[in-house]
Amino acid sequence: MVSFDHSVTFESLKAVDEGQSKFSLVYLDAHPDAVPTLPHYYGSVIYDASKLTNIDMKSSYIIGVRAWDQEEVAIVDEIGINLVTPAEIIEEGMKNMCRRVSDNLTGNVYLSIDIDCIDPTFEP
Ligand SMILES: [Mn+2]
Repeated sequence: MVSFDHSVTFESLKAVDEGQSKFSLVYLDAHPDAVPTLPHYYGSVIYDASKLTNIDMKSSYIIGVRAWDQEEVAIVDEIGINLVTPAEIIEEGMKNMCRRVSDNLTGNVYLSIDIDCIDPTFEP
């Protein structure tokens, strides 16, 4: 399925979650999408996903976050999902960050990409 943001991601995650296996979520986005006050909104996907049973948050990542509000940061901390900012990628190096993330993933991975995680210089 192709959509350019995470507006349909929760429904897809919910279907995958109905399987028996634990899985990691790798979520590329400029935003944490952890708004707790408006369920089933494209800005609340991570918060909604935290209510599912088979996503292993300790081995899951939101990568590329460059815009957030404090409420979302608190939710991300509470959920326990890992967050990687572009500044951290620059500091650590892309190759090292990719190795660190892939070493921590479960055998099953759901990858979701919001186009806004791309530098706006290249994807305005
Ligand atoms: Mn986004």
